[in-house]
Amino acid sequence: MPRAAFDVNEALRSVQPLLDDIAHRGTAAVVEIVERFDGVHLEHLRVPEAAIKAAAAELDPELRRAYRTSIDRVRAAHEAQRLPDVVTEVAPGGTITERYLPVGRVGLYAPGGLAVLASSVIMNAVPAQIAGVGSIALASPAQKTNGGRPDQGILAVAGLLGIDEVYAVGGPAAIGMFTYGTEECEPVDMITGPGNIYVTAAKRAVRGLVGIDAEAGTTEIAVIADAGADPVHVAVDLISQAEHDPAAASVLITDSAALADAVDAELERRAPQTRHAGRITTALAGEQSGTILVADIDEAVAVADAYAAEHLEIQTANAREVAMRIRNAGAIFIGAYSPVSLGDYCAGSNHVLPTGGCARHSAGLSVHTFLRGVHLIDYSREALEVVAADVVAFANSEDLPSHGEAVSARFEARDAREEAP
Ligand code: HSO
Ligand code: ZN
Repeated sequence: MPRAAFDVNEALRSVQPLLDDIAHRGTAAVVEIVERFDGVHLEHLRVPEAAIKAAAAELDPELRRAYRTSIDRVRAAHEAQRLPDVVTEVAPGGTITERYLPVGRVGLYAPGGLAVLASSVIMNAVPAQIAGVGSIALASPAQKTNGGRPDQGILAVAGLLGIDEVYAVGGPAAIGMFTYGTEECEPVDMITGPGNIYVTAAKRAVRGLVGIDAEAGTTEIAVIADAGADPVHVAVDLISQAEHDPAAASVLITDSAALADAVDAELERRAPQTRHAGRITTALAGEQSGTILVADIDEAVAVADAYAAEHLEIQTANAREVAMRIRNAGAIFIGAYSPVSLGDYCAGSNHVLPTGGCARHSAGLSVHTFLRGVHLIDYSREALEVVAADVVAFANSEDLPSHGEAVSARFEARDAREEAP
């Protein structure tokens, strides 16, 4: 299955000068870039706290309940990702402590434009908060339609989550502001959050100066279904992720030609009637989407593992058992009543997941993204003495005798030490 083309390095050529400008001129550069690209002139990039609180207070009750459900379940599921410090006694008197420390300050990016996704703020901010990140700033594009402030939904979620540092800055300018800092915004240690190809290019350019989460590519869904699956369930889920992008991938893997035909018929009937029929039909017709007929479910598992989808649904008999055999997927949705769109919002799972086959080596966003494991080494005199000869032998073999000396000198008799030149 081919994947949609995504040339980040090409985008980088237009992005690098913007980043350089921000590094040199700070706020003035950011203000100019926002004016040039978003058509809004801002006196202050930072959104007043009162506006964030007001957005949360003015929320429509139905939407407030939905946001709350999402936040509560994402919090509950991500609490399980906390990592306790682990002390291992490797020898009597010698311990190694694995200590997990949160990143100090994080910048979250929430895109505007085609997809203003308040849910992504929840998926990025909640794990950071649970990890214990002390300082969280949020940036999202200035919207002409909202008086130059970011989208109201994004502000409302920030308010519900207790994030009070929000900037009306979008695109590469936000990445530059977070990386280099400006008069208004302290630089951050790490930037996470999705964005378009220019945001991705900017993140690639500053990686190393700051920590960066995985690169977000185009959304993908793969469904393993057998003859017993409901073709409507399969079709509506394939359509749901195609709604993101004309380059989105919707892949059906099945051992039943009858099911494949029934799903195709449903797709043909439903796709043209959807609100975003244009991009949905384009995505479904694209070479990155399609149906793979396999001999049996074993082969379906092998195909799914080779493809390594961002989202994988299992709509088969014994779905949980099949799911347990999968090695490569960003997230796995089990059975007829666990659709991907549940996971996008309210399942409790995270929706920031590896795309483009990266599920072969990477995991989705989690509390771990914001933690660094640090080793604390603590040996007593006795414990060091026991291992001294091994360190000396090793050091000599690498022709680094001073390394050995750093250990052996500690055990030379004091008078011998005084006689030394
Ligand atoms: N399916 C997207 C996340 C999302 N969907 C947000 C709707 N809103 C990528 O996993
Ligand atoms: Zn989605």
